[in-house]
Amino acid sequence: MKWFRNDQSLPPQDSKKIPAIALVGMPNVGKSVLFNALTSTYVTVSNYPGTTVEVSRGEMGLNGSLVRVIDTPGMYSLLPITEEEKVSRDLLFSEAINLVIHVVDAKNLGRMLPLTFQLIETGLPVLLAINMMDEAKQLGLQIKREHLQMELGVPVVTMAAALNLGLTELRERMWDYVNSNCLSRTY
Ligand SMILES: Nc1nc2c(ncn2[C@@H]2O[C@H](COP(=O)(O)OP(=O)(O)O)[C@@H](O)[C@H]2O)c(=O)[nH]1
Ligand SMILES: [Mg+2]
Repeated sequence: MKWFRNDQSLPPQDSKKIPAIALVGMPNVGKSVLFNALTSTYVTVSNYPGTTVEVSRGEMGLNGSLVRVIDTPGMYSLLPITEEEKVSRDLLFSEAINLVIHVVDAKNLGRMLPLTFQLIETGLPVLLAINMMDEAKQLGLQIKREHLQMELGVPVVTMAAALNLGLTELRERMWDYVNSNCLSRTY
């Protein structure tokens, strides 16, 4: 287990009451880059119980509130085939996850949206984070964000996590959840 800590400490809180946000999505969409950009205070990497699959957990401050962030192993579907997918699914259903951020690659949106629908069907609050917008723009792809948001009925944010673009808006949308009953009703 690795421990990192920097000097940005937030006031202590009962860990059970700290809202938890899970980053989920297919491999190589930028979940870990986003996780590292969001969590600066405190990160642990450990094997999910009974497996050799690593899960990173960190904390971030959001307008003065502490929020837990979990970087889940890549998954294609909620019907798991690989051990990684099984861990991600188990994690979503066995832990008190208050918000699922589905991270997708803007270049392959069509291939990734079926998982968005599956996640929405779980009843968990979902936020769609469309990453790699820099590469999508270079390819001339445009994302109809408002349209997607209306069709899906969940917030949609566009970003380029590796370039630190769009993260301010993502944090604002996350705050909407932390600040609303969505997060506080589950415990
Ligand atoms: N161009 C570009 N590359 C990105 C972006 N976000 C992540 N990447 C790159 O995509 C690759 C996969 O990222 P990673 O966070 O490991 O994906 P994960 O498997 O979902 O955790 C890495 O090489 C990242 O540097 C982005 O917004 N734009
Ligand atoms: Mg990763």
